[in-house]
Amino acid sequence: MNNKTLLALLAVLVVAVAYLGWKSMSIPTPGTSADSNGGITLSTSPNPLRLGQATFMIDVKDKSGKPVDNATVSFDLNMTAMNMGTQQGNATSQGNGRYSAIGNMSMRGPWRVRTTVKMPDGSTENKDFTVNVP
Ligand SMILES: [Cu+2]
Repeated sequence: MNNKTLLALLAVLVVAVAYLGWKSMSIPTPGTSADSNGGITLSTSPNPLRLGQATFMIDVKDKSGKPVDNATVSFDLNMTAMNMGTQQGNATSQGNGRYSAIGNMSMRGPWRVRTTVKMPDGSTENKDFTVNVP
């Protein structure tokens, strides 16, 4: 094997490693948020959503990644592109930093879930999610 072949092999290897690294980057699944340490994340049941009743699970963590149980979590739900009438209320604490809320997905398409979290220290955090009913 001469130097040129070795160089070509090395180049192929570098490209392959770069490609694999890019492929393995986490891509958020529909209905979830990519945050892992701290903040507000959302998941849905069913996932993917379908027409009818849906449960939204809102997970609240502090900056160090610890679940926050004594927060007040409210949500409102509407479609992103049209006003279907806002569904809103407080989410119910399930323990371990999880709060759940029920919504009625009355139409296919993109919906916005707006969460407002009053932390035990008095601060408020907002986060919007877009979920899709396929
Ligand atoms: Cu609609």
